[in-house]
Amino acid sequence: MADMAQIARAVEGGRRKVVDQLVREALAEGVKAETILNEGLVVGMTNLGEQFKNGEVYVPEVLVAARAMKTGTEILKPLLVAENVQSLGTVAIGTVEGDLHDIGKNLVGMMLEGSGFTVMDLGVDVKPEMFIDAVRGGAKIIGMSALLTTTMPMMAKVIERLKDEGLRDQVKVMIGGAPITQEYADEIGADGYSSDAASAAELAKRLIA
Ligand code: B1M
Repeated sequence: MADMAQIARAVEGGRRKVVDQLVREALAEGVKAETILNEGLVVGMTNLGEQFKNGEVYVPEVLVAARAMKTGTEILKPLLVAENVQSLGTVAIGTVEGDLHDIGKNLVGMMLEGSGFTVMDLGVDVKPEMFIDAVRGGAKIIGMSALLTTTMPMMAKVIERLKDEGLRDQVKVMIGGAPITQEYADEIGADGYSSDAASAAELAKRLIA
């Protein structure tokens, strides 16, 4: 029987093939994609994050685990992303300049697509100009992700650039990532903050309404 803890341990151990097999087995047994994501894959990565913080594992182990996580999310993606005929609008998402963490940002992108948005994924280490160009290209929402306390200030910089370019009132700005809080969003003048991918999609719908 599908065991979410086993999937979490396989992510922690960076065992890609095992993750692939367990995720497929769980789906075949009828476990929902959201359950596999939240109770299996994300738990594994969170556990590893604790070990990383405590100096019990190092960057190479985290990279291998991130690849194992990606293997799992790639299988789940088509199930999390429902077909939508008409787009709710374009959201340009990216991890801010100096920051290479993309797992959370990719999950947010999947949930946004699943909610009917067109997602323009700018990638990682995204310079402010790229967000500005996306707004000029028609993005209705900018979604910025940051995982490092040292890169959080880039979010404020992007908002300042939007003001300087006279674009601030043409776009909604939402932010997220492990160190981000509602207080920080208020402080820098973002339109919204969300703590996880599912509520990010809800937030985007509210912002566009
Ligand atoms: Co890094 N790393 N890392 N890392 N890494 C953290 C963030 C850290 C907290 C680990 C720790 O010390 N405990 C720490 C930051 C400390 C700090 O700033 N205070 C850290 C560090 C220090 C570093 C390096 C500096 C390490 C080094 O080189 N010495 C380095 C920096 C590189 C850089 O970016 N310039 C580094 C590198 C890496 C790897 C490359 C090895 C790898 C990233 C691989 C990849 O992303 N492709 C990595 C990883 C995997 C982590 C941890 C372990 C896991 C992050 C993750 O993917 N979580 C992380 C520890 C942790 O967070 N517990 C850590 C799972 C993911 C689903 O959650 O990204 O939070 P998360 O996304 C969530 C929500 O936050 C939210 O929704 C998502 C889904 O629910 N969300 C949004 C995210 N973005 C959103 C945007 C939204 C809305 C919601 O709107 C737009």
